[in-house]
Amino acid sequence: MRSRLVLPTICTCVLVGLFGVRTVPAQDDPGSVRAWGWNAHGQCTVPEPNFSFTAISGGGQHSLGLKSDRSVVAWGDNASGQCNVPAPNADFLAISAGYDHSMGLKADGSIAAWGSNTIGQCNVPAPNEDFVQVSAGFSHSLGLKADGSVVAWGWNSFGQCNVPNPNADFVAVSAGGGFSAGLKSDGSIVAWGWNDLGQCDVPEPNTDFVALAAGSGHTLALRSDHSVVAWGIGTDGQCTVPPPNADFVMVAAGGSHSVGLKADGSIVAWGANTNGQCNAPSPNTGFVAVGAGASHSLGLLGCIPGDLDWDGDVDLSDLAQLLANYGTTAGATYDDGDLDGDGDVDLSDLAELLAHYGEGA
Ligand SMILES: [Ca+2]
Ligand SMILES: [Ca+2]
Ligand SMILES: [Ca+2]
Ligand SMILES: [Ca+2]
Repeated sequence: MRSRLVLPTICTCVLVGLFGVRTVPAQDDPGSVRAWGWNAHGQCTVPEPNFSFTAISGGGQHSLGLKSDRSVVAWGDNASGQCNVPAPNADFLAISAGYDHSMGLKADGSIAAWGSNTIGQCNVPAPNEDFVQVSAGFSHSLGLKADGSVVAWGWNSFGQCNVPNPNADFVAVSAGGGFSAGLKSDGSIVAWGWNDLGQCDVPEPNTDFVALAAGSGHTLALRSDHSVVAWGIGTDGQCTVPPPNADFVMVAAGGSHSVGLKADGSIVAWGANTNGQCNAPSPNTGFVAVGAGASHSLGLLGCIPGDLDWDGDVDLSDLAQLLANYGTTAGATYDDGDLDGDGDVDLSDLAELLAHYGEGA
């Protein structure tokens, strides 16, 4: 989730003059997930209803999706229970899929972890509180605390859980194969753990980074100028960003491939394509988030901010839905009108809806 840089305003309404037919590609299925690549375990078979998703994450052979009601949907390989979301399946704010374990950040700042726990990757260290981001790696886990420190647990054979000092000022973390990477508030990236092929050697200049994503053996990082920097294992072309290296707003790193989201809502993927994981879906438009698993890829189709009933427009019914919940102070979901995700429905949410009023109609 934290690898999002900008919420691209996706306005893909297309008026087709011929026969007066009006098509609205992105809003056909607002909040639906597209998945492609390796599907031997059903990791690309998104469960119905494929609707109202707000975030996605690709794991080894499974996938996670966060719904607007803050529940988690999991599909694909479940051999280690990585798709068995623990009860209560509610109040999730963020998700991250590891190789065969899964993690979710709860609204109370705690982390839920489930699936393979062979090396303690699901044992969240106490106190399990004050977390603001989660990232699941191959068999280790990272949690970012509100104070900017990082907690790491699970597989530590390569020191991927030994957060370098000073353990402070982190604003985002990403767990890779046998290594970890963190973005600092000054725009630099720190990486630690397995470095046999340079996956921890952040290229110079190590500055101006705004987001990062660690894969099995490579890392992608987004600069403030919307270009992507890639390093580590590149034998499958996963570090060779296709030109033009510009306009990226989000990146996701998979096993041996990379997925990037452009500001225009299109997806670019590069690297290993043995299972078609780099064949971006068609139509390639309207996406607001990307995910990458070991050999599969995910794309999330957006909706207009304020489209509370997910029908592709922002109109009176959406406004009425927000006003019915106006004044809620905690526990509100997107569907209730909590557009900024802070749990309440107040003036800022109303203002955002009104700013988009009439779009899609
Ligand atoms: Ca609507
Ligand atoms: Ca409507
Ligand atoms: Ca709110
Ligand atoms: Ca608020």
